[in-house]
Amino acid sequence: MNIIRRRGWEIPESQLTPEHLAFSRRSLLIGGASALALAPGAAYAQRASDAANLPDPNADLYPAKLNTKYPLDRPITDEKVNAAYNNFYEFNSTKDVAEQAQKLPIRPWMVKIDGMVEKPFEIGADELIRKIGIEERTYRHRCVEAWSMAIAWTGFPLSKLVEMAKPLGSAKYLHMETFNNPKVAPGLRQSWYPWPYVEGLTIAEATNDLAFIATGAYGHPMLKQHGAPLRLAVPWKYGFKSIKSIVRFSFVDKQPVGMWEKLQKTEYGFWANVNPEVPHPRWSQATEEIIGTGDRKPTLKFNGYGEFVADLYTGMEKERLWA
Ligand SMILES: Nc1nc2c(c(=O)[nH]1)N[C@H]1C(S)=C(S)[C@@H](COP(=O)(O)O)O[C@H]1N2
Ligand SMILES: [Mo]
Repeated sequence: MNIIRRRGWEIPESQLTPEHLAFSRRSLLIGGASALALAPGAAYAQRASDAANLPDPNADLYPAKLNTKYPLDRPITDEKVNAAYNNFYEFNSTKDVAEQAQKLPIRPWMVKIDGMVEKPFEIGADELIRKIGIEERTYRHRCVEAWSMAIAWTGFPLSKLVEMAKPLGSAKYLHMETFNNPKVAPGLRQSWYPWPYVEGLTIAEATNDLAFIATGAYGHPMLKQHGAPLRLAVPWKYGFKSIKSIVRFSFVDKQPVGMWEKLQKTEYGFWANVNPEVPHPRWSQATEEIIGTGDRKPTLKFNGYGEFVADLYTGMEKERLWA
């Protein structure tokens, strides 16, 4: 496949307008003299080098109000632990990616919404977040590698984005895609991975209230290693479904094939719902290591979220729901 796609940071000025306006309006309020001194053209010229460090125009939205519908059964993982133990294969395949991930320019960040929708469009992540608004939620996170954490995310229900996209009746799935710029993320030069990272959900899953787009964590905008500026959190599924640093949401009628499924479909499937009774081909899923504690806990079916999501799968017993 050799489709030329523009990345968020390679978009012509004309398409950047809403994002740029949101930024400059705010920098006039908070940035003071330097913003006033730069003519708009000069601001654009500067952007290439400063892109990684532009201030977040939505910083005032944090910390957001906690939604108490999803209480935890365990303490929240210490932020320092969480920020230093990450999976982000675009950077490297160890858990030590935090430093490399800082090279990812996240502002401006354009998101494409396309496929089977009334009218495809692009929107800046900052504008999208401001438009929809954010709340805090505490979620468990269970990686397929049998470890887990608990996180206080900030963000918005994915259902709000689906609503904004106005999908056609023919759309059955939501396909999501991560940035793919090997200049900033060296893992993307490892050609044995079928980049870009992609993942998918059914529309019913995507509009379930638990499916969340995280924009922040621990009461502030999200650190880059967690997948800033927009990252999925689907806590009833194994962690690889929770795709990071999303640049595109496409509505489609064919079941998406995720990057891990493309690579190793005997081990990673589309549904990937957490189930302690169904082992991974190479290890048990019965228990999980709680990162940062030295403890192991029994793993819960649907990672403990069955009351919210089990209904999505009734009558689907023949599907490979658990890996
Ligand atoms: N784009 C992208 N998204 C990704 C991954 C990745 O490598 N690249 N790793 C996945 C896996 S396997 C897990 S467990 C979680 C890890 O999220 P965290 O680092 O914020 O804990 O991100 C998921 N999303
Ligand atoms: Mo994972």
